[in-house]
Amino acid sequence: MPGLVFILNGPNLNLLGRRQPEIYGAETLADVEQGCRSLAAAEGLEIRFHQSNREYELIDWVHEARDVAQGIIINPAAFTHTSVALLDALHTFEGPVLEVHISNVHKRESFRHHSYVSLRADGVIAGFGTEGYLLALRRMATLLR
Ligand code: CA2
Repeated sequence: MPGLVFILNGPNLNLLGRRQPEIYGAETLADVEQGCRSLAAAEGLEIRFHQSNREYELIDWVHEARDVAQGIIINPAAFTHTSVALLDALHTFEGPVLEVHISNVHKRESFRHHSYVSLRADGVIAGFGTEGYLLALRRMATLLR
């Protein structure tokens, strides 16, 4: 399927807009998905939008993306800083991978400064709030053109 992008979200992002709005903003993950769907339609892309609190589920979606998707946008949340397994899965994907963080992880605790996923990502966005997803999707449209 041409122009299919997986947008993957890691643990606790289901709480977006419901806790810590000073860090993560007021939009819910459903709002983010809706914004991504509108932009994807305008860019001629199709998206599959997923969130899980389970590491293996994110890995399974990366494996699924290998067969059907051209690009992956991922906010791995806390797995960013811990998961060699997710990095290994992303290394098996051949298309562009863009990493998104809502907050500016470099302005936060030092354990958030290192990202395993960045060793694979073709681009990283951090600190642009939920708008970062739209910026990543725009970049993905350029990369897949
Ligand atoms: O800034 C980001 O997008 C993060 O990936 C978010 C992760 C954090 O572990 C990363 O260091 C940076 C945390 C996601 C938790 O999301 C929540 C959203 C609302 C309320 C509570 C948690």
